[in-house]
Amino acid sequence: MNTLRIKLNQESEGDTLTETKATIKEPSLYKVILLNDDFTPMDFVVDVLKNVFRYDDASANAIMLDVHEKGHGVAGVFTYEVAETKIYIVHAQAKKFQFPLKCTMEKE
Ligand code: TYC
Repeated sequence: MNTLRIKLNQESEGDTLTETKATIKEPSLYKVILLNDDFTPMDFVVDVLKNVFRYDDASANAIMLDVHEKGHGVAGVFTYEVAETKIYIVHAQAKKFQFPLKCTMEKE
């Protein structure tokens, strides 16, 4: 998903608008990092990667195994609000099943 932020810079002398400049800036991107733990079942992590991050079965399995082996891994890269929402959903889902699965975000 692509979001454009438009900033308008206006200069005025009294009531007279002398110049209007528009600068367009791409939003910053954030990596959602999935953390390994000893208790969350592999199948649950794969389901999260498929349902929340929209990976197919093979990619979800590969990412889960990479996190399992290395301790952490990137689940995806998003704008701040999307990353925040995905983290919220992962934590809510893990809490519901009483698994300690955690993820964090890091600016790209
Ligand atoms: N280490 C977990 C296990 O052996 C699986 C796991 C993988 C947990 C990735 C969290 O982010 C994670 N059941």
